[in-house]
Amino acid sequence: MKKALITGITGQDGAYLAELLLTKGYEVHGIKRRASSFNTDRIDHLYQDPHEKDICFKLHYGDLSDAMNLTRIIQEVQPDEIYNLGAMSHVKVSFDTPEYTANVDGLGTLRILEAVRLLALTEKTKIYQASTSELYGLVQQVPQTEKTPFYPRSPYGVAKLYAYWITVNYREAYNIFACNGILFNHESPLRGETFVTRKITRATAKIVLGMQDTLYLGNLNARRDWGHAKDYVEAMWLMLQQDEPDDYVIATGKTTSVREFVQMAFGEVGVTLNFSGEKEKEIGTVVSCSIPEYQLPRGKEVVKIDPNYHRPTEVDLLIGDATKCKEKLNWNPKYTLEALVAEMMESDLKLFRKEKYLREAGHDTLDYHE
Ligand code: NDP
Ligand code: GDR
Repeated sequence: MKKALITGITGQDGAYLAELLLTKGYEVHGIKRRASSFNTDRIDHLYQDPHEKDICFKLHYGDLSDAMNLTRIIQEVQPDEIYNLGAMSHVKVSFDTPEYTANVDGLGTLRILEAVRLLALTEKTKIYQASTSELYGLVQQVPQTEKTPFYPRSPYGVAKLYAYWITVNYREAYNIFACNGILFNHESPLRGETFVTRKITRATAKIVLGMQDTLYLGNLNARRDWGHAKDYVEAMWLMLQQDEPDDYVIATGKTTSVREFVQMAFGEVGVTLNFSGEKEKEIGTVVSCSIPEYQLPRGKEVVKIDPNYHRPTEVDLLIGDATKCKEKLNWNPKYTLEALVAEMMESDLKLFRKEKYLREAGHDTLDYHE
């Protein structure tokens, strides 16, 4: 039985990857942070009682800022594969916490690589590093490939640039099997609530159910190459099954603006939106609503701009070319953007219908998770 260790197992990708590896027969170990409230919602369904025999899913307390802790866990687990997904992953927040972001996202990667080296596991342990399309930043060339120059535009992007190169360096210097997956944005019903897609699908669901009035957003013109997290974790695994380590772009090859994503989300619930107004004062207004239950009158303003969501430096356009991954790894994504938006909307509608029902029945609910 192969053993995998996942940092960031409580996050979106960690949860999907853990599920995938368990179905492939792995013993899965994950590092979770100590928090003052539960932070394992996304993986609770995978939990196994440690008192049972032959458990194949185990969590360890740890943090990417703590080298001793990481080294001890890696020594204990002796993993065949490490997936380093843990990170302060919010680009806007990285402007507020640049040093912390550098420590966790940049040096955290070094700590993992160095632990593998010091523990003499370089022959045994393969490493996947969660690199990102944020490395490209200011547009140099589209579509972006493994050869496109990097120009990160946030403390997050710069920290991940260090992580990318230190991974390459340890591969070359110490012959470690270490790969960078340069993943473009990928989303799902498990996406963190403050990333733009999930913020939009949650707000759309709440607006049509009468639980929220307005969705406030920042830059509607930003364009992203959005795929489904389930497809992307498959590519992570494939990278570590090859004979040679390498770096790969994972993307859909299509780009969509934030504004178009909003229109798609509202479209899923039968609402057509029109955007007009000056750049900083653009407003999304209801043109029609085909589902009577939702009672959204024509002309209702449901989307507005809040400049607080603008970033000091923005990444305007991302569109990736995943030819190398498709050809070498035989990677075949299954989801279209339309299917992704439909799944996210269905999930958030279900979530907030339940919350509304409970509230109306007199129960005091906080955010309700399934
Ligand atoms: P999430 O934000 O959903 O998850 C991040 C995970 O990292 C969480 O488990 C979080 O724990 C953990 N974490 C945060 N800080 C630390 C720390 N100091 N020590 C240990 N763990 C920590 O991210 P995603 O699942 O979306 O992304 C996974 C990885 O892929 C990240 O590295 C991200 O930067 C990268 N990436 C993501 C893309 C995307 O579109 N999703 C695209 C390209 C790269 P907790 O739950 O306690 O907060
Ligand atoms: P991103 O994702 O920065 O690409 O990083 P995010 O969803 O946060 O932003 C995408 C684009 O939408 C614009 N935007 C807003 N973003 C947020 N979060 N909130 C808003 O209200 C809003 N309004 C407009 C942003 O300006 C941006 O242009 C994600 C993360 O998962 C990273 O960890 C990962 O590396 C990259 O994707 C690839």
